[in-house]
Amino acid sequence: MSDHGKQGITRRDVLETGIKVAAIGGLAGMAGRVATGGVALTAAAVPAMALASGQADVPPGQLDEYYGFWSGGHSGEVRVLGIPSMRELMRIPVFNRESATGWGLTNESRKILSENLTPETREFLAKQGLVTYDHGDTHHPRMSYTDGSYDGRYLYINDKSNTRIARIRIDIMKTDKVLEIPNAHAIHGLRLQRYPKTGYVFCNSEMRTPLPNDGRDMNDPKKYVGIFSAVDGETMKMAWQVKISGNLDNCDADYQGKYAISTCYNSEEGINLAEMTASPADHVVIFNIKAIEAAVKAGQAEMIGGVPVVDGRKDAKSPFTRYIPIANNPHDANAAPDGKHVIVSGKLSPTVYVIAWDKVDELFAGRITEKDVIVANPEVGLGPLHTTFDGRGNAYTSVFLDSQIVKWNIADAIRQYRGEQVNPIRQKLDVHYQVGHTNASMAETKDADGKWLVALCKFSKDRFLNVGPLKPENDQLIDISGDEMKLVHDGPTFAEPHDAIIVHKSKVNPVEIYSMTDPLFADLHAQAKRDGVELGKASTVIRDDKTRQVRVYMHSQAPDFSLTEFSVKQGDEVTVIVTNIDDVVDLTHGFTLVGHNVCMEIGPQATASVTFKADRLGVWYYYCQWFCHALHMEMQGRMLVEA
Ligand code: CUK
Ligand code: CUA
Ligand code: CA
Repeated sequence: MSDHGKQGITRRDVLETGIKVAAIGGLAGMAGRVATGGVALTAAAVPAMALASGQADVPPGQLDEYYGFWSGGHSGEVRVLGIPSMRELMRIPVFNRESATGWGLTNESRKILSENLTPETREFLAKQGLVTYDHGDTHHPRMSYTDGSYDGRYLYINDKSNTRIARIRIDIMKTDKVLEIPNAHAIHGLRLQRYPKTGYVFCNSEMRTPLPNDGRDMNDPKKYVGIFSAVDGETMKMAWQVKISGNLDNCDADYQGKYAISTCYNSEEGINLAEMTASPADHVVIFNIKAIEAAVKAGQAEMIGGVPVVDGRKDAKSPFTRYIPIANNPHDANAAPDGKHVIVSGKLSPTVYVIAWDKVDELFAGRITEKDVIVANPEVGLGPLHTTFDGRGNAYTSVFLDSQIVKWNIADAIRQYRGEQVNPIRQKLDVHYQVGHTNASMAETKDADGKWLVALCKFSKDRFLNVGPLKPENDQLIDISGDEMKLVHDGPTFAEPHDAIIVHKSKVNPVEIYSMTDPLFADLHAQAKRDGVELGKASTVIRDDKTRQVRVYMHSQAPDFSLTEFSVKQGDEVTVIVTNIDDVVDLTHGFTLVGHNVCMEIGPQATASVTFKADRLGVWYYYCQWFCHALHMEMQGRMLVEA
């Protein structure tokens, strides 16, 4: 069903059934237009052929088996790839500004980007003439869970640079919520509660600051506080926070909804490199979710910045946290799909630590000591950062300094730790070069299927044509379905995907066409009602002479706007509201106004709006920037700005 639009036939049907030109004529007839058919003709003219090379084989016209959700790093966006082809399918603007879609320009996106900032941030930005930050630094995209499996509702991602998280609706692949995390500083690690569902979004504050950070204690770093946050993933509101000792890097959660775990590379609580690497040992913090919830419910939390905060620092000896000693500066914590283990990667230690969740139960019950939760500590190579899984008992750790993916067996590592003579290492595969995150298909769910693995390499160096001093990163695809890992594809990517997840396509079911009653457009429907008009039907200019606010309602239907001319007075504040009444698959229109910094995407059955000051006398053309029809160039109109 997902390939079909309301007309019941799509380009894909045309390709697959080979009806070609006859069907295209029919499609155009049904839509009353020729444009989509015109594009399909080009695609249908490409003969289907198998890929000759030994690469991930997805011939033209064939679909990938998996979606890859890629962080866009400091580009601030999220990217959607097809796996195994590694074709980039879509970019989803999140914390960035996006020229094609007008993300950050439209009223709807500006509201999403600004509505959940703290009052202090809002005030600070207003003084700079901004309603929100203009950039972000994304690291960890994670899809929502139900009972340990992906449920295809949402994707969450962090913004390290401005201490935010965002949520993307998978049904339309658009960002629908952005939340600034109060009391925290630089949200880095982000992972989700897996059971019974998401549930909490767990967020690590990487930097320690005074709390509140209002000018106090600046020269006394020992008084700075680290913060662990839980956000309600449904409402995107803060649930609670925990004060911790040290800092927090990455985090993960178990498969039972009991614990979250965060790594700490700065247990020294230092403020420079020498201090942060001084100690031979750092730690991971394990959070007892039930204990924290109980304390918050009992009113035992302190309200700071509008958030209930409990004290889980070492000295507090609270029921909320336990601190497990780990050799210096660990990086990621990755819960294994067996539901029993979590792997902590050593970074400055050549080893990884295996922690057993059932031992964590015993630790909180006071029956064992901290070090007893560790059940294995295999040596994997220099600079272990991240670990992923194949669902067959093997783990795959990225080792940065050795530039390798190291496959090792968890059960053998446990046996070795107990003193048996067994080597848990299965294979070491060179990657190119200096790998950060690695993730395998479905590996962060109980459905881990061990088919594909990506190695997100930080440097590409000589792997691609030279594009100047700034090189792409290199995301390599590795086939892990057999006994041996095989490198099958080099994938250049732009600054800089830290992390990615690979999700089977059965879990991802976006719509083809917007619903006109989508909550995204609720504000616009309400405004239209106040103006006595109906979205998609009205072609009207409404002017309030007192406020000098003008609202221009129009709709788009290829190849025309319903309003091809409107007049405003110089100095008016103009809001243009466009509804795309086409309900044809892939028939997106745009509205771009020359010389006014105005541009927006309007998907089929969507409404979008943008507000600007009409301060330039004269004739200003607007046009549709999304190629939609043979007469797309002619899809235009004039704004007349009168004195
Ligand atoms: S971090 Cu970048 S390589 Cu932000 Cu997950 Cu490890
Ligand atoms: Cu509508 Cu181009
Ligand atoms: Ca350290």
